[in-house]
Amino acid sequence: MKLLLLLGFLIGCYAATTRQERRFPDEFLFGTATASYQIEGGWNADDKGENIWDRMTHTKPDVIKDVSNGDIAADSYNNYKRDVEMMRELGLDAYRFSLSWSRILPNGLSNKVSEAGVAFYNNYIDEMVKYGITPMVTLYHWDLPQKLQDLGGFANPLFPDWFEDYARVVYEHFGDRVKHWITFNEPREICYEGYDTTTKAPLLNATGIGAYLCAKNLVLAHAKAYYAYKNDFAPSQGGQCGITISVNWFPPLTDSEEDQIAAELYRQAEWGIYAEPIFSAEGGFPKELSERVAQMSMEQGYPRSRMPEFTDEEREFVRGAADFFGVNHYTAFLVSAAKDTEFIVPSVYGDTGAVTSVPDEWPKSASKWLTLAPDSILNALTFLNNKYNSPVFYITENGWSIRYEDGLEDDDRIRYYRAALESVLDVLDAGITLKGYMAWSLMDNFEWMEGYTERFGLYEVDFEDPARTRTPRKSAFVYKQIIKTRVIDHEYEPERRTMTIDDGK
Ligand code: GBH
Repeated sequence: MKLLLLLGFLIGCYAATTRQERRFPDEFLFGTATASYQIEGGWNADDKGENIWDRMTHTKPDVIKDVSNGDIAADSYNNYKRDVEMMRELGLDAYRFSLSWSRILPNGLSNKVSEAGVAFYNNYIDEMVKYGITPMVTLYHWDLPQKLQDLGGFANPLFPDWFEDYARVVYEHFGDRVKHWITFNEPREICYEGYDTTTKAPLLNATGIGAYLCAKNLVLAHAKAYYAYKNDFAPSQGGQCGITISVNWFPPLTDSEEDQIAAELYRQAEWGIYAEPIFSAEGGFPKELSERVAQMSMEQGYPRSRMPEFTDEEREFVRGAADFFGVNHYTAFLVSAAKDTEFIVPSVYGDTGAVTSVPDEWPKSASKWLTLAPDSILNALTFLNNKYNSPVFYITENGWSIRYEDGLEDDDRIRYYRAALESVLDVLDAGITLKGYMAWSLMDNFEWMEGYTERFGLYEVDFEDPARTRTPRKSAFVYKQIIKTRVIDHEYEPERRTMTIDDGK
């Protein structure tokens, strides 16, 4: 027994020392992420068309917590050189940002391409590439052209064609310099929040129906844009195309069979309905959830399942349509079988019969949904890796919110990033193919329904100041040090707080 204890102690010491020395590989891409509507502003610059966030914030301003909007946001439309300067200050390998569809195609359809819109993104990309920063481009991060929404948006069966047409314009104009493409950011937030529960634009209220309908059209649209790239652009341009799905970690609250089933159904509703059709060996919607929705739909008097089916041809087309799996990961929730919850009927979470909770001891951010959950990156990626036959992963978002009043001393964000990056090292140690990590976010931005009340930036942005001055927070210096040394030094205290641009970048 004593011997065993001694042995345990020695292994512990060894683990502790090797832990400190764990390094991120040189080729691992460290970056930050943003999205067009959240930072750009220039909402009606030149011939940009109206999008669903312009329409919603202008006609229903009260739905945003501080009655703000993204009309100017961080004004990256005019400050893009400063943005790239910040990337250089941090020493980023990569920068993930999204394109505004209606800035490029003012009408949504590709009969008219905006020269000014294309010029803006050309300038942004050229400025990054000039300093060796790899652009990672999201085609769609929630700002649908309003004209396409008027036709039903993601609910229109022609949506996949519109998206493919837009994607082709984008590959044509920017594919010479952009080698990392992400079709959609977070299908769940697009479909469940936008088309099912009125928690994001376009505020469509079709609970228990909208999310599933949108999910099918979205994955078909993704596959069309993927094959357009693969067949007609990748051979000459040589890049990769994937999708980003929000995958938080959802373990069962207890080991009971009920809770385990509830957790699996919950995961299928959260990310499975978007990931399974693309990444699973069988394709199509997840089996257990689709059976349950079919069953419940019947009991509820619907003539057919609220979850549409894929034809065999569609299933085959979507299955395998990705070069990588982008994961936006923030937190975890414990899942249990609902006992006496009254769900809205019909609803996605009614279909799962599951409820979530968060232990009191997990540290809280400024966002009500975001806590620091231990090991959640390792757990989520291990699960996905096993389930989907070891795809290539990127973490395309991960981050922590504070309030503006909290200022520049964001020690709890630093704690979060250090814990998250330790978990990333665990993922690498486990032999999972994870090629990069994008921190959300480069700077404070328009946090959707929360307006400017929640701040995710490594750089603070002063939204009262017409110049939208950006100032590095303490976390920016810590992230910079990690990128530079490829090691997480938990003792590092940035003292001199002036940003410089170091060699090579
Ligand atoms: C990401 O979404 C987005 O891609 C990004 O644009 C965003 O700025 C960033 O995270 C930070 O939020 O308030 O309880 O109703 C993350 C997934 C889904 C998290 C919606 C917040 C609202 C929960 N988000 N969720 S609640």
